[in-house]
Amino acid sequence: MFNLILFGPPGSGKGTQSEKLIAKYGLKHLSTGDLLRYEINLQTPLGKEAQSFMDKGQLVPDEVVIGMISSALDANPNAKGFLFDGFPRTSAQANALDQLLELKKAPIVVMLALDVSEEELIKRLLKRGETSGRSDDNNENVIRARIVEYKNKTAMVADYYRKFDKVVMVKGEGTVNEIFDRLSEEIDKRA
Ligand code: B4P
Repeated sequence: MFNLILFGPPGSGKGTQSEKLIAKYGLKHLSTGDLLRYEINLQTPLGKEAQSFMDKGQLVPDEVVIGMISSALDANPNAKGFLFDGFPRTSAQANALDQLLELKKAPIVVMLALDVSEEELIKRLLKRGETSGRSDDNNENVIRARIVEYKNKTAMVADYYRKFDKVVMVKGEGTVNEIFDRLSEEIDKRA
């Protein structure tokens, strides 16, 4: 089983690259952002709770996202591997993921971390906000709040995996295809 984490700040291209990577490598895509937006669209109790955090640019509580990932792992017992997109985003989520994967005897092979400047992140997210209908993308203050959350709670997750020598920084600026080639090269070295 090949499990990888695609890591990076909001707007760094995790969702964009994940789509291409799962098609190439046949991995199961687990995006906590997508899972949360699915719940919001259905207006489930979980979705309503999540929306109140996402609209402010804040992270959704750990127990909510950990529960969702745990169910998604159980629902895909025959997956060839998982691409975790936007998860883990806190140290508690990283610990929980390690425990869940230990049960499957299939640890994370690599964390690919997309490196993108703050100006570029804001530019991309505002542009997406013009068409996506995502309430967390069309307000610059909310976008900045997401970046602050990333710096305060998420950036340190890379340090956790660095201890195990599993982090590879990848330049996340350039065309989508150029970035995809850089990511693929790192995966091919390990697959
Ligand atoms: P996510 O859905 O994970 O989204 P994201 O971080 O905003 O974006 P991503 O990096 O995937 O960017 P994308 O490829 O789409 O999170 C949304 C919210 O959900 C969070 O703020 C949080 O509240 C909540 N949440 C999710 N997971 C959580 C967790 N584990 N714990 C707690 N809360 C959680 O790219 C962005 C834009 O850039 C797109 O428009 C794209 O077209 C463009 N783009 C991509 N690559 C480009 C390139 N090379 N050049 C130019 N533009 C590019």
